[in-house]
Parts: sequence; structure tokens; C-alpha cells
Amino acid sequence: MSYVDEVIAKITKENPGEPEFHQTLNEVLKSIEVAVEENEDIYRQDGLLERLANPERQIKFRIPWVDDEGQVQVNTGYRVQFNSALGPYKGGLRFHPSVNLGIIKFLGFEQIFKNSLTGLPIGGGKGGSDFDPKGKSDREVMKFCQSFMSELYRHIGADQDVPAGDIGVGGREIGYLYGQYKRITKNYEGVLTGKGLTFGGSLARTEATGYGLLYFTNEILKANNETMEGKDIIVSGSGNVAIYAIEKAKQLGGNPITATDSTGWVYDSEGIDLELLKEIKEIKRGRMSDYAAERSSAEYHEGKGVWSVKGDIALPCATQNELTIDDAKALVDNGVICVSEGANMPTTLDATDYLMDNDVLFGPAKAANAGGVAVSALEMSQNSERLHWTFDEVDNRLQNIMKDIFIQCNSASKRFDAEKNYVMGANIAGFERVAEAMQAQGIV
Ligand code: NDP
Ligand code: 2IT
Repeated sequence: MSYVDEVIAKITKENPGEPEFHQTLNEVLKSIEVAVEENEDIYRQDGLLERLANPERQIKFRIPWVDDEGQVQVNTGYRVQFNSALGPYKGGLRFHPSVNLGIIKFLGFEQIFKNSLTGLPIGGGKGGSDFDPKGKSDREVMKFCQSFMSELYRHIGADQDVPAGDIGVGGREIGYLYGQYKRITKNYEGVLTGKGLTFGGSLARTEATGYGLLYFTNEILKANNETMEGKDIIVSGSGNVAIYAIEKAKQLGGNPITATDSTGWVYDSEGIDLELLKEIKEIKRGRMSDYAAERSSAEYHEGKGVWSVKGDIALPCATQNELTIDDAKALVDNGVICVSEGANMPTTLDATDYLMDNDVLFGPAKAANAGGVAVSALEMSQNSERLHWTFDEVDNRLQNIMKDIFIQCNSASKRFDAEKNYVMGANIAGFERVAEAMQAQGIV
């Protein structure tokens, strides 16, 4: 058995009931196998992969809070501090009823390699809770965030662990979390990113993941003699990543025609109306059905099905495993040329393989959506020097980072005779930097 297969089997057995974590472990480790084999003896002796696949620390805690009716609610919180070889743990917080330890570990593991690809000094971590912000009043969200931070504060710090947003955690939640951190610790420091612009947030962080996704996708297209111009784009999600992906896609000449939420999806034959989408999702916290009710060119469909729409480029920007093998077949039948992942692990492994086997250009999440965490790292830099950079300065740096990530993926894939396999390229390039730092720092 190869070292990689041994480690996958061992870690899977030791961590039962965590299918998303097993999935990413399998995806990442199998695709870096050729690179591991080059140093297999030393890596095996040093337990490198076992150390990589075991979080340095995982914290699970109780979050009691009082709802508007005076009823006590108890949720569960997590922070998985996966790997600090490259810098302080860095990664978002997800508030969603589906959250459990296995999901946070999958996200934390992915984050290690993503953060490595940015070239910036950030390790990998992730956290969150099974709390559902949907349908809660602002005051309930505030009380929950305060209780969450009343435990989390003792594990984080500007030089130790710097959380940010993810599903269900946006500017409102980060504000409440920051206020409580400051109140408890007396420290006005860059302990969270995605902060409001009046208290240390970076310009362009809100836009960064969606914009970065389009910059990266554009690099893939350019390298393959294609452009964004005039392309119909199928987008899933209607949250932070999807909205700014749609915005940048339009700026680059593309035509986004769909958006989704967890209840249904919209096909808009005239292209998504960005201002209407922002108003409904960012201000009113409404549903895609509200969008369709306001637009005569939009059709609303209940449930799943967005990948059956005919388009040239698909950008899954909602959640994990939302694009399955049947969806991949529908996309290929409809002539899609590129799928690029805004969400984390949105495409199942068999769907990814099917797309690549059918010559669809594929932008893997840990490269394609790294723009968010990259600008988070730029927010940390600005907080450290107590200065603010302009929107253009941050955006220019973001563009260069995404270009550089594409170059890394491309050259690593070529080095291992797998040209255009950006999945393998991203995993290997991300792995090599972390592995080198871990080896240099001894057995810790
Ligand atoms: P938001 O909470 O802003 O938006 C999430 C969107 O996805 C909403 O439209 C939501 O619909 C939909 N969604 C969430 N869960 C499900 C589900 N189980 N089934 C169907 N639809 C679902 O989150 P973000 O936009 O920030 O995150 C989207 C994805 O991008 C996630 O995978 C996240 O990990 C990833 N990501 C986010 C980054 C960031 O900077 N925010 C950075 C890199 C990756 P509804 O409102 O109905 O729940
Ligand atoms: O998945 C991700 O990269 C994020 N949710 C953003 C993390 C961050 O620290 O900005």
C-alpha cells in the first residue's frame, strides 16, 4: 500500500462519521500522491501526512443564549486550528444548521492549502456553529454572537488565530463578534477580518472572493484562448460570493443568467439585475422568489435544478457537493466550457472527474476562491501597520495574487505531466509550501 493510501485509511478509520472530511482527505491526498512519492521515505519516517491530516487542536464548546421569547437556546460551537506552519490559523466561521465537526474539519483542511497558495503568511483553520441566523431578529443574532465570542476569545488573537466570515457570517455578525472580543480582552486588534470599514475592515474584502473567482477564471480562459466576453454564466448561490462573482462577471463582459438560494433558483433571460439582487439579499434578507416577483424576465423554480440551464461557464457559489455527476452530465451536454468553484468543494469527485474527462476547464475551489482569504490577509497587514489602503490598491494586489495562483497551479500541473489539471496543480503547489515549512520546523 502506498503511504498516501495508508494515511487515508488510517485517518478515515480514526475519524468515523465525518464524510465531508473523508472526501477532502481523499481528493487532496490522492492528487498529491505523485509529489509525495518523490520524498516518500522521509515523509513516512517524519509522519508528515499524519501530522498534516490531524488538526493541531480542535475546540468544541457550548453556546447558551436567550431568544426574544425569553427561552434559553443552546447551540454548539467549533474552532479547528488545523495547521500553523505558515502563519496564524486563518479561516472563516460558518453559522448554518448543518454544521458539525466533520464539516468544519473538511473546511479547515482545504483552508491549509488554499492559504498556502496565496503566498501570504497564514495557516489554516475554520470554525462555526449549528446556529441558524435565518429568521432570527438582529438582537437574537447579537446575543448569539456575544455568547459565541465569550468562549472563542480565549483561543484566538491577532497573532494566533484570526477568524472571518463564511456561510451565515457576514458584516453584521463580524461586527457583533468584534465588539464582544474587544469588550472582554480590552484589545483593539486585527483578530477578525471582514470588519466594518469604520473599525479596521479592508476596502474590497466584501468583494474579494467573488472578484477573485472571476480573476482566476479569466486566467484559465486566457491560457486556453477563450474570453469571458459574451459568455452566458450559470451561477449558484446568492450570498457574498455569488453576488460579487456576478458583479465582476458583468464587468468583464460576461452574462450571468442564474442565481439560487436554498429554496429555489432563478433563470433571468435578460441577465441578473445586480442592484435588485443586492437589495433583496443584502438589505431585505429576502428570497430568490422575491427577485422573480419583481422581474418579468425571471423564472422561479422551486428546489434544485440550476445546472440544467444552458450556459458557457458554471460558477457554483453556494455550498459543498451541490454539483453532482448528473449535473456534470447536463452541463457537458449543454456545451459548458469551464466550471470554476466559488464555494468550497461544491463539485463531487465523480462530477469533477467527469468534467475534466470531457475537456471542461476546471478551476478548483482552493485556488479559485482564495481571493477572500487573501484580502483577509491584506486586512491583517493593514491592521498591523494601522493604516488603510485604497480600494484600487487592494484590488490590484488581489488581481496579482490570483494571477500568481494560476501560474502556480499551471506550472505544478506541467511539472507532473498533467497539463491543464488545475486540481492537481493547486493541491501540489499548496502542499509543497506547507510541507517545506513543516519539515523545517521539526516534529511539532
Ligand atoms: P452566504 O451565507 O453569504 O451565502 C450562501 C449562499 O448559498 C446563499 O444563497 C444560501 O442560500 C446558499 N446556500 C447555503 N447553504 C446551502 C445549502 N445547503 N443548499 C443550498 N443553498 C445553500 O455565504 P458565502 O457566499 O460567504 O459562501 C458561499 C460559499 O463560498 C461557501 O461554500 C463558502 O465556504 C465559500 N467561500 C466563502 C468565502 C467568503 O469570503 N465569504 C471565501 C471562500 C469560499 P440561503 O440563503 O437560502 O441559505
Ligand atoms: O473559505 C474561505 O476561504 C473563507 N470563508 C474566507 C476565510 C477568511 O479568513 O477570510
